[in-house]
Amino acid sequence: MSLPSVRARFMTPGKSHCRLALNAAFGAFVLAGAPLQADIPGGEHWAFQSLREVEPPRTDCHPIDAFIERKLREHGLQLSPPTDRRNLIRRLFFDLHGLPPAPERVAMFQKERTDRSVAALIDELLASPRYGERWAQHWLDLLRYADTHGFEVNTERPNAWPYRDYVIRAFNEDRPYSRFILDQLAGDATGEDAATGFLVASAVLLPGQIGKDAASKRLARQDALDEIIVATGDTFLGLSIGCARCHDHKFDPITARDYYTLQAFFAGVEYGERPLRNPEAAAKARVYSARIAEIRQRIARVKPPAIVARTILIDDEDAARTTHLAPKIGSGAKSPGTGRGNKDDPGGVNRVPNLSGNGYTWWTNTPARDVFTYNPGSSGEFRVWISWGAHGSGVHTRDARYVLDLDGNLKTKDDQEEIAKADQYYFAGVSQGETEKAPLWSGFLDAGVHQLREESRIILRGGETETAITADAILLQEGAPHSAHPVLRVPVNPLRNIERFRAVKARFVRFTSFATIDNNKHEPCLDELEIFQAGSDTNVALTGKPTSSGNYNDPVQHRLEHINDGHYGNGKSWISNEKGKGWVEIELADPVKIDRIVWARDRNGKFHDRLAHRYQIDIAFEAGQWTPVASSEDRVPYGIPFDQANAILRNLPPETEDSVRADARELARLEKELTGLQTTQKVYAGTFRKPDKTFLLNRGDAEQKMEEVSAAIPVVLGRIPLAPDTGEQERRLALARWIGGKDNPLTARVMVNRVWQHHFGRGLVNTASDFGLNGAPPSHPDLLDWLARHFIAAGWSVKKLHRLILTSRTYQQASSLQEKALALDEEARLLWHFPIRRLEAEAIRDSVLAVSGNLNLKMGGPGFNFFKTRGGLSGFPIVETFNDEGRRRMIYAHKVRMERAPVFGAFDCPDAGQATPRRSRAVTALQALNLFNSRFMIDQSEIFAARLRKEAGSDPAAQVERAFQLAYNRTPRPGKRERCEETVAAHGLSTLCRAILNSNEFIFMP
Ligand SMILES: [Ca+2]
Ligand SMILES: [Ca+2]
Ligand SMILES: [Ca+2]
Repeated sequence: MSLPSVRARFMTPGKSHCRLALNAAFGAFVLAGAPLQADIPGGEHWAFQSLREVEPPRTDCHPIDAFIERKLREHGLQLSPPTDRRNLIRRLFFDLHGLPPAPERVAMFQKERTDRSVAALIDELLASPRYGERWAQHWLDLLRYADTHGFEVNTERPNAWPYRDYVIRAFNEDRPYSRFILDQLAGDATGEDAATGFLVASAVLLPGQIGKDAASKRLARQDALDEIIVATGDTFLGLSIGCARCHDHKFDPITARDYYTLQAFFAGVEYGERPLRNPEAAAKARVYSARIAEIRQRIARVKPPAIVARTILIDDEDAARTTHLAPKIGSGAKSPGTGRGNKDDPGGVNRVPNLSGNGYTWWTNTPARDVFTYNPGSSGEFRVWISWGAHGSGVHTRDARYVLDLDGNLKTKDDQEEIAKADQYYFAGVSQGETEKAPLWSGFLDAGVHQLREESRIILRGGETETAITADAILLQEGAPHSAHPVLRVPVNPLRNIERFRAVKARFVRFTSFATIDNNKHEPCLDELEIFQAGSDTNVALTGKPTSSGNYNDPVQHRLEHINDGHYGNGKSWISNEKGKGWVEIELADPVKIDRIVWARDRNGKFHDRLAHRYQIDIAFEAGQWTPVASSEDRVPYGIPFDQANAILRNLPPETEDSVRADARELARLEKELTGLQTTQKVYAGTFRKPDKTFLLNRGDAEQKMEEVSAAIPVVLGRIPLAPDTGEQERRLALARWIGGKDNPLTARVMVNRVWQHHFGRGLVNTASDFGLNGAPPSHPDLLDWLARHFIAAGWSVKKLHRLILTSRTYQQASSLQEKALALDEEARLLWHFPIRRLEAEAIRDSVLAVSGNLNLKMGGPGFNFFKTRGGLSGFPIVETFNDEGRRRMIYAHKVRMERAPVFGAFDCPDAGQATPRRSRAVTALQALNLFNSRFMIDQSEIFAARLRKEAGSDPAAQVERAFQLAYNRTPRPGKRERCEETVAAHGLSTLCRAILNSNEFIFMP
């Protein structure tokens, strides 16, 4: 059979899966010394031999320079002189952070002319969290990390990011590389759940995409395992093991048997999500909960706001309490989001949550035409709050009239009074400035206190301006104190509802349900009705006698006597015998003053159904003489997003002490944090089960099983003792320990070479993920082995390795060209100068944001969007303008597999289809054009210009100077400043900014 179909889609056309022989500049290279497995053909290959003990050729200089200079001398060449201080600091910043230095930092560095200041700068850069964000990207390239599953369907993989965050953290903490390997192969054993995202980073077919027949499933399973083996071999060992899936490797001494014995290490790994264990978060949550309980107790002592006798919410769609006088044209749907006026706006300290129901209704606006009335049907003195649909489109009337018609007869006008005017272009209380061009809820405007009769109506009348008029909910509150917003209580919830009222003597208490949630699907249920004696915690219901409108037929769990038996939970509850409705009443043993009633559906928190969301509580001293004391009317309707802490703050009466306000604010903060901590984060990091048996497959065909094999490493690399019945996790641990062991000939060489490559643009071995027979030989074999040994001896510390490399003259030399050297070694593999190169896409975008002054340094968590969809079949409309979230570092972008990021994708940004051990640095006209013309660059140029005006004032010379300092860390050259000033005069400052941000000097590492 042919190579399994699935992988084939990811292969670059025209390339075999095994890498083609590269044109190696240094010819074949074989090490002397005893090979590990000399009897195996190919076993004598240099990379399979133990690390040699090599000494630097000289000891009177930096060891790296000693190796590099020896080779240069052999070719009659030498290192270039040191680069200047400005280039050096820029080089270090771009290299370690992918961001330019601030002009002030450069100025400081230029003053301190010592080697110690360079070392201090390197330490400073390595200690910054920006370092991990930069170097994690190199690692993610290898892993083909993405936030979608790939293949045609390419659905979102919403919980991949914890792995990305783990990699950033591991680099920042300088986690020893051997431990880094252990975490990624067996983080479930090391307490790093997210790290095993390594195993499942590749594209994978989801169950629904695999054929239903057993053969398709077996093939898909082989493909999924192949990805893990390929990633492990390529990434850690620099070995293309995947080639041996169908037949013995063409070049390397890796057999098909080696492939399947390696597969056995992963035979229990499945692609999937599991909960991210986080003991620190759990401990923190306990501390927060205790603190919250403490503050809540203090706040509970504060007197509740004045009792609201009646609250009436009338939505524009409430057919029973509204009348249309003109045919409506349409409805304004709620705009998604949680911002002010959006669909899920939970309210804030100064505004109530979105109470607009489904949205608003709109009509054509004709001046003075009545289109609609609200008919409250209640008499009394009410504060009237009005709301409307706000839309910045420019058609909503700026002066809609609200007219109270006292007798409700619209023909009689002398009883009419205009109570409010609304500017429906804006939110309530706003009448100028920018506004969103989207349907929003206005929030409530206070229309004053008015005496209403049962028959009174509130008319919506056409304004003098514009062509449309809208109506949304109104709210009437009786006896409400004057406040900036209506006082509304928390929505009902299944766990606990507290009703407080002025102390009153009572003998009877009745709870009546008018409606239950889910459209009255079920009969209402209460697990306990508690009635408290005024000013005490004595529940006087316990000794009372219950009666009800009817009881549910369940003699075990749901009984009338359970309403006051002192036990909580569904098993000790009362349910009525009528869907949505029913009442339950308690006659107290003795009349007593009460001031608090507490009720719930299920205080044990298991059941959320059957909740009465429209209800009233009445009390009576004499039988039948009912007086309402509490109801659902003054609660925020059930199902509306609601922020409790904000509501507490909002409802605090004006005379509240400052300490209580501070408590409320602290409570709001803690509750938000706690919610975050208690949300169980999942991570896409593989799941583990009992391993399947592993068989050698004939020609890689899952249908042609041959003999069973057990877990073992490739024979050419030795042997680790492992019983055939070794458990799943133990297998991965054993493999990780062997890979990260100090005797492994490949691991340290491969990693130091990767680090070297990212510092110099190319590795000592030019094929960073192929150290096999087909890979390039090392340009400096002694240096490679010396570095690898040094790396291991220094505890596998990547930061120490950076320090070693960065403090060398080789790294700090100038990038200028030497003619003789260029003729001899065009690619500078001998390192006779520092190879300059274009920055990668991420560093360019991050640097633009940094220079324009609006880079958002928020770390971690779900990524921001380059596309308007986060996954899916096809069609990824691009995001062109970015909010604050979109101005984060590019490593925090939500990465859609196989879709190149807009604009920046052209800079060879990998698309996570295949591993990318080394990025192409091609410079093309398309890149420049894309970048120059992008909305992003135009926006950033304007922001950059605004920054210059702020920091340099209005003098064009000062603006140009500051622009050069920020972008290039230098002063403009003679003549250049004048030309720049002319550009500013002729085309504006942002045009100059755009030219600077698009210049080669800006996007090249010096
Ligand atoms: Ca509405
Ligand atoms: Ca009238
Ligand atoms: Ca009970």
